[in-house]
Amino acid sequence: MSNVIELKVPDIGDFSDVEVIEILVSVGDTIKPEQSLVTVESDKSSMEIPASQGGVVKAVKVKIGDKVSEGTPLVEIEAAGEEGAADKEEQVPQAAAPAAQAAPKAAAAEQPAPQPASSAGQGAEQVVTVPDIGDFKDVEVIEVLVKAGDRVAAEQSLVTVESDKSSMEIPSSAAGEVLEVLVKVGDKVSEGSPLVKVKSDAGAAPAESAPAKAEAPAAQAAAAPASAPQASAPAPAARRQPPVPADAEGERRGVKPHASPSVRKFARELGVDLTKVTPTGPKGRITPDDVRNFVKQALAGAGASAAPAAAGGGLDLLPWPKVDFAKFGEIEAQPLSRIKKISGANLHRNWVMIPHVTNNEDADITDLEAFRVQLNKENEKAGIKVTMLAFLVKAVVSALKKFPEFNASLDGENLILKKYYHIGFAADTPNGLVVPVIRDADKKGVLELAKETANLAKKARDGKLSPSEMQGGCFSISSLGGIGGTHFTPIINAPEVAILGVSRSFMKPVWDGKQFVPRLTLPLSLSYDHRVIDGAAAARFNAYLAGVLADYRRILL
Ligand code: CAO
Repeated sequence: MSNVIELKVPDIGDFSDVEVIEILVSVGDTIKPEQSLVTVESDKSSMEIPASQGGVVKAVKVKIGDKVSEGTPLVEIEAAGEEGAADKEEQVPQAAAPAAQAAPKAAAAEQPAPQPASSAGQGAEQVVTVPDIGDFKDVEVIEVLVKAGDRVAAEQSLVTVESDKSSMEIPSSAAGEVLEVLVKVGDKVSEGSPLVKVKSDAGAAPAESAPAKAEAPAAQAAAAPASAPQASAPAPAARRQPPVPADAEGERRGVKPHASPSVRKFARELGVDLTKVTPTGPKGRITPDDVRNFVKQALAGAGASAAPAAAGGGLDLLPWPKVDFAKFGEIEAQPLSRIKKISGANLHRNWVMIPHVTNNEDADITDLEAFRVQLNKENEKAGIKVTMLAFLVKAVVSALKKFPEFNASLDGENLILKKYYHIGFAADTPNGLVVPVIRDADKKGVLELAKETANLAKKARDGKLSPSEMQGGCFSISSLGGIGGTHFTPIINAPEVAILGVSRSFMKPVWDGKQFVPRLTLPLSLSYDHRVIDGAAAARFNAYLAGVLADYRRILL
């Protein structure tokens, strides 16, 4: 009996013919109900369309650049479990797509007229509010696109709002001069929330002619459950070539930048590859100023790059070899996971931009390991398991206090020294590498750190870490000790300036003056940013760390 189901674009209001800009699943993926399948984008908004049901993806029916509407088949899945939707030929997501209930009431007649702040009529002041665009509530303002004194046209975007699944721009219902902006970035808004006070143009039609864009699916998607991991992280790349966005090259390479539709349009107009722009907005979002600064820098650098490559300006590398592997034997093309694409791009930048040096050290953890084993026996009933990682976090905090330049970030010509101790640790998950962060590790004991690392590692493996749980780190630990290896070169997690790699402990014969004695030894590999940290400081840091691990009482000194 066939169990194959077609998942289609659900009823999400009047929007139709919107472009698929990302495909978030591929054949062979096991997807969960409500996992996002594709991202669609209109000129004003973008949204992710969730699966109504879980299963294994058998076919992807759309490609980047396709236009889709309600009912367009997106993927074919073999449903998980026999019960459920087995034998149904198709299923339009509904239950799992609250978007459907939040269809926008976009007809002009249904839009609330702006509330007059004073008398109506020519040149009247009026307050433009968030129109009725479905069930979406309490969504965050991530950009304010106008300021007092600006002239706005009817339907010009005033603010961009963002939920965990989508972003949209809210247009002005009135034309005129902005007298006052009534929201700021970070505010939460809902239908009816005042946005700006406008002195309307003489004779300008009042706002009912300018409803929120009917094609604004984002508003409905705002109600969708936050099932996708790291929804605010940069989304994955296009797997095929989209029509002609300026950032197509970057998207093909693997990372879709985090930017609102208007910023994307702006970048396209200027021919800017958004993947190359450094974001400064909230949640790593690219702002219009980021695009402008990128263009300025590019123009300033144009002269320099005209100089011969031998002068050392650019990397001047050969193009990546293009090989038809199938010529040499059977192959299978496997798309990179979402996390792999994001972490890969970050790792690449960090490797290329940071002059890394790795200092290797061995720590004698014979006594600490005995203590750890004893501690685990004592705490067996409480269900707390202490691994070496918890001790390492605490020891690293002690080293960071002693060597503050390791608890720092480069900011232009300044070194920002941090007075807090948030420690990240690399977690290996089925989808790739993530780095959850333990906040205020200096204020926590080893048992608490053990509990927290175990919880965060589980969340990481389940794809449930929130973006805030991966932010704010000062220093990272990459522990491969549970797996194996002797030493390795961890890549620094920018903008941090150092990272500790830990390999598997082993018995080392150590000469005690009379004989060789077996000592349990933990290999420590400290990679550091040589722009900030000198080799001698790194050797001191690592030696200090080894000393603390050899005799944990040193932490008290
Ligand atoms: N030497 C020997 N054994 C070690 C060890 C070490 N350095 N570190 C951990 N172990 C042991 C643990 O004690 C545990 O043993 P038991 O199962 O017998 O109790 C076992 O290895 C598994 O530990 P763990 O991995 O479950 O727990 P952890 O706290 O050591 O690590 C985490 C947690 C999340 C860091 C780890 O699971 C992980 O994902 N590591 C991979 C990190 C990674 O991918 N780094 C590379 C990033 S690219 O630079």
